[in-house]
Amino acid sequence: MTSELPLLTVERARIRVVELPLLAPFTTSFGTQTVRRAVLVELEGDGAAGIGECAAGIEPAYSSETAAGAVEVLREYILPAVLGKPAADPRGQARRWAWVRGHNMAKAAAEMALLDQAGHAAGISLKAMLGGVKDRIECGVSIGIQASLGATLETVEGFLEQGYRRIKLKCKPGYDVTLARAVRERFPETPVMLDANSAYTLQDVAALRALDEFGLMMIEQPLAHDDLLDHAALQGQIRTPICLDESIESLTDLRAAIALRSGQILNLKAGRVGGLLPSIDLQATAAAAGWPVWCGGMLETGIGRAANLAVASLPGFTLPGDTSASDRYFERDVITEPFRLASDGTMAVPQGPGLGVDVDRERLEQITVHQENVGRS
Ligand code: NPQ
Ligand code: MG
Repeated sequence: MTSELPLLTVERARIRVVELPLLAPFTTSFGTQTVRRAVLVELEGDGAAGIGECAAGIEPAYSSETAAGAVEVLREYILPAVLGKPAADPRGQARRWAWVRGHNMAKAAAEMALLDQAGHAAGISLKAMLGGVKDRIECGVSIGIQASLGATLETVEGFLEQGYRRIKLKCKPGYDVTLARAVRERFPETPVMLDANSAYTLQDVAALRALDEFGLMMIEQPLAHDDLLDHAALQGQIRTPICLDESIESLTDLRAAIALRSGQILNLKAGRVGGLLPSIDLQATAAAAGWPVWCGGMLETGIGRAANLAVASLPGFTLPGDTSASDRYFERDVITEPFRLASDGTMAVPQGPGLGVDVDRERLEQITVHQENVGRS
C-alpha cells in the first residue's frame, strides 16, 4: 500500500449470497456454469461502507473452496477476527485472520470489503491504495468449450469485432490440436492462448508438444492443480510457455515455481492468493524473475471486476487479462454503470474512492438468495 490510511473500525458486517444468471453457459474442462453464485461481504464503520466479492464457486472443482464454505468461514472466523477491533489500516486488519489456514477466497472477499471501506473513509481509490500505475487496462476474453468448432470460430470473431486484444480458449484432452489449428487458420495474427484447467497429465505430452506449431502465447495450467514438478518436466519438453493459474495459491508457491522452472507466466487472481495486498508481492516477485503477469477472472460481478481492474494497473501486469466487460457474462450487472470495453480493447480503471463503483441496490436485492448479519450487528 502506498497511501497512509486512517484508523478504521468494522462496526457491522453482513454476508450476502447472490445469484446472477450468465448470458450463456460457460464450459471448462471441469464443468459447465449457467449462473454465477457469489458471496458478498458488506462492512460498515466510522461512517464508511465497503463491499467485497468472493471468487469461490458453487462446487469445489476449480479450487477446494466453495461458496457455502466461504460463508461459514467468514461468519465463524474471518469477520469475528476484525469486528469491533480498530487497526491502523486494512493490512493490520487482515493480520487478525492470518492464523486461519487456507480459505484464500474467503479472506480475499473480506479484504476487498475492508479496502473499499478504507478507500471510502479516506477518499482514495483502490488503484492508488495498491500502487497502480495505469489508467486503462488491455483486455482479453476467455471463451468456454462450445458445441462445435464452427460455433467457437463465430464466437471468437464476435469478440475480436468488439476489440478484445487476445483470445483465450478453454481446451481439454481430445479438444486441443484441432481447436488451435482451426483458430490459427482463420485468425493467423490474433494473440491466442489455451487454458486446460488441469485436464492433462504427462502421458499427454505428445498432444501438448503438437501445439508448439501454432505460435500460442501460452498454455495455461495444463497439469494438476498442485503439481509444480510435472509442470517443470513438461516445460522442458514443449516450446509453448506454460502459464500457471491453479498451482499458485501463495508467494511460496510462486517462488517454488520460479525456482523449479514450472512455467514462465503467471495468471494472478487476488482471490486465489488470499487478497489484493498479497497480490502486490506476487506481481513484484514474478517481475523480478522475468515472468510476465496478467489478471485472471472468475466470472466476477461488477464488484470483483472493479478490484481486478485496480490490481491489473500494477506495474508487473504486462499482458492482457481476463478482464472483460460486464456484458461478456451478464445481461444486467449489480453496478449502476457496467464495465464497458472501448473499441481499442481497453477498459478504464475506476478512479473513485474505494472500488470506485456504485452498487445498484435494487438489482442487488433482486438477485439475493441469502443474507445474514455477523456478530453483534
Ligand atoms: C480460469 N476463469 O482462468 C477461470 C476458470 C473459472 C474466466 O476462464 C465459478 C467458479 C466459475 C470458478 C468459471 C476464466 C468459474 C470458475 C471459470 C473458474 O481458469
Ligand atoms: Mg485458468
